[in-house]
Amino acid sequence: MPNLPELLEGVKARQVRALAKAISLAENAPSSAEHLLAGLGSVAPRSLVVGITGATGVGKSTLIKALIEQGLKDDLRIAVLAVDPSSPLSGGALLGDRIRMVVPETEPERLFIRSLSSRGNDGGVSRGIAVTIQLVRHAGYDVVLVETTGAGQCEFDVVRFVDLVCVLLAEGFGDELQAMKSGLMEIADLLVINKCRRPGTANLHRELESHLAHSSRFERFGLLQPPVLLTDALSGNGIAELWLRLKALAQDEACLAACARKRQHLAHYSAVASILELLKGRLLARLREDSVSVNIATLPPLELRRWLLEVCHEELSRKHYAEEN
Ligand SMILES: Nc1nc2c(ncn2[C@@H]2O[C@H](COP(=O)(O)OP(=O)(O)OP(=O)(O)O)[C@@H](O)[C@H]2O)c(=O)[nH]1
Ligand SMILES: [Mg+2]
Repeated sequence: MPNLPELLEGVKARQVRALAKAISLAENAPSSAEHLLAGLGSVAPRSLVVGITGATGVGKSTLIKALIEQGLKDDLRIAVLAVDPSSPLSGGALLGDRIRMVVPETEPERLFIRSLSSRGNDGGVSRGIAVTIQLVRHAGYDVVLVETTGAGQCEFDVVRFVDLVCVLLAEGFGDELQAMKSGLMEIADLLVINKCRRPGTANLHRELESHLAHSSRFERFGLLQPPVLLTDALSGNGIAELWLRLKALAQDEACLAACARKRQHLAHYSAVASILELLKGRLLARLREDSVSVNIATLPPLELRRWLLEVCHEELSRKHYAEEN
């Protein structure tokens, strides 16, 4: 077991090896993660954490590479965290490797790249990501770019720990309409149509603006409509403007207040989702146990409700009992 205070001193002194070691601890041992977080204290140095999300192949890593070049030019220290939900076996190494491949050698004190797996078997994964982001903030990186793929729970989890979210789209990649319906648009502080030289981009842009104009969700949840930008990450077209917009949004009080409200909503939904998940697991287990004595399919609604309440009550008492003992 490493000496945690010493490790944290190393992180705050911007030692890359200490940072890497602390992240491994946060990922693999949830109890250490809690200690690390407590040891860091609540006041983090100011750094901008941006989540970059979107369908596979839409150009997230290429865009990140372009942003890195932009940031290095401004003499900033940059960290990239690649959260890979799809590779529990590789421990999320794939995304990070792909980013590393596109970025020329730079000293890790100026450019730190790390992969994180969003899956584990201890249930403490999103906690691990949260702690990792805090660690990188404390290690003094000015900008932290977090890459995540797809539109699943992982995005919504990661979004809770970043300052701004940039959702990437491209004509012909992923189901854009689906993304509009699934709420991915509403977690965006900035929408970027990448690969903007593809035919059909203008159509996608129009559809997107129309969806945004007609969506009532922004107003309902007190969120701001995200601006839409066009980029071609490969040639660097539109990147300087994106960079400026990110920096401007990070200073914009109205945007930051809306982001805080968004994080609150997401924390609420996440809590609801985990309660439902817990109940679902217990109900399914009970259904298996009871299937011989109770024929659920033939129970009248009132009886079914009684059965449900009984199960919930028993399960909660059982949990209570386990906690007390
Ligand atoms: N023409 C063009 N190609 C691009 C652009 N952005 C990315 N690409 C290419 O698209 C492919 C996928 O790009 P990536 O950056 O790896 O995409 P990604 O979203 O990170 O993909 P995953 O990490 O697998 O989800 C690569 O071959 C890139 O060179 C762009 O703006 N224009
Ligand atoms: Mg990628």
